[in-house]
Amino acid sequence: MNKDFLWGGAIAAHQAEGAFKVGGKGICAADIETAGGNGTARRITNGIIDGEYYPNHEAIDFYHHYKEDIALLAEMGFKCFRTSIAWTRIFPDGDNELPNEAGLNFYDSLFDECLKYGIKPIVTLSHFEMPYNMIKKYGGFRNRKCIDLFVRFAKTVFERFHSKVKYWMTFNEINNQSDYNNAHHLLQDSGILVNDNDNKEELMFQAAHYELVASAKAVKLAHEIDPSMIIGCMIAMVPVYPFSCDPSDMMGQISAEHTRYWYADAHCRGKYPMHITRLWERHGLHIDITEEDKTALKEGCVDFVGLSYYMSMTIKGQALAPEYVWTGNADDLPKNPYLKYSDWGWGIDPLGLRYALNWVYDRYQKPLFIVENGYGAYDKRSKDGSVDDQYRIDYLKAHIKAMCDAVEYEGVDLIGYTMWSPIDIVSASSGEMEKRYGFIYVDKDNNGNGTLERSKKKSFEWYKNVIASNGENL
Ligand code: BGP
Repeated sequence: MNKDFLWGGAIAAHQAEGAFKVGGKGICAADIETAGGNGTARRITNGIIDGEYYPNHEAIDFYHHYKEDIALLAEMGFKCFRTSIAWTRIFPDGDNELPNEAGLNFYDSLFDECLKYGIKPIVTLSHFEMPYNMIKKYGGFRNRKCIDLFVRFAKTVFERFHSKVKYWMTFNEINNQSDYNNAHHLLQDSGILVNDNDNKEELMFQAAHYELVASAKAVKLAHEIDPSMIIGCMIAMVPVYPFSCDPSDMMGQISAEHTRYWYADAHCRGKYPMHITRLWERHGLHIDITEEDKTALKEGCVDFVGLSYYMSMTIKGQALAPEYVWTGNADDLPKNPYLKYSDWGWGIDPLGLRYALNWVYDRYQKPLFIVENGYGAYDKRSKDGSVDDQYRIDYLKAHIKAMCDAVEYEGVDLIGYTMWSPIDIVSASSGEMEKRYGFIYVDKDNNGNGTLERSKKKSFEWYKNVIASNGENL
């Protein structure tokens, strides 16, 4: 790989930091989600209810352990570290007049700690962490007002951290909400609590539009504040395969891609594709889009495309007649007979990463950044404390090989690779601790018991060698 290639790992504030009320932090979307389980959805509660268990409240207490944790990442030779800035540490209610200095100080210290080891911080602005006050008071991104509140948050942190952080992303996995029947995705992506009489399809498109405008305005602003800042979008990249060469499966593939990737089209091209505006007309959806919004979208195209990659999906076309609305729910889809699946049913498909990189690069011709890729598994710790996670090494090895092939053979312009997540953290989808991704084990279980002690798994040394050899020794 290129000598400046950014090897590293990624986490999100709400899944790691804990300290959910420390330093003036306000409550965020993730703070009102209970722990679910493998196959059991997380519940969204009406505020924080006594007696419920909320795994993000303590998470792995990265807030108090970050020095120890960054030292371990440095030991692996990390070139970069992706995290999010918890919106509610900076604006506890989202609409406060002034930012919270204690929150800004925390990120100053965290970024300084990274930079001390030559680790570049990579920051996501909104990673499922909208202030709860904005959710209650304004209805989240169903409300145009949230554009300005987001832009103010972005401006505050751009101005404060531009000399420490060069790479930023606006909204994490903005396209997850294509599955708008899933309340969890609407809450995480858009801070929306669904009411019975909501037209969820319209609501999702409206919220996504406001987010896309907010993102575009943030991109423009960042370039004005400091032209050396590089701002990307972040999409959940799940390549779509036709189940067969039946033309209806092929058409199904395109329909599913349309459902999932129009968000990235808007981020990268500054306008909506025709199939989306046609769909709005056909479904009688009324989306509030002003001329000023259109200009903002055009003026705020992203500099790069950040993407997560965990799996591919397979489509059977028959269900995708023009009238049918696929909501992006992966559970509706057939399994791919060529793939093995993880314990959580995620299809393991390393070559799909090479396919995905080519697909996105061909489409946008912008630099790409793999900002998430990893293997959630049940790890077993031996009596001596060691964890033999060869399956994780196998998964990452095959994916990194596929990534290197896309760069070498197809010339994909790739900035870096931040695996998810170098240290065990709370799962975003299930709220479990025991869906583990890390090279570093954290002693904590699904019920919140454990010492929080950190220890190295077998994969720790392996990744260290990968980085030291710049991807040569896999
Ligand atoms: C992505 C999210 C992350 C992360 C990851 C793994 O969707 O951006 O926040 O959690 O997936 O998913 P999970 O934690 O549900 O296993």
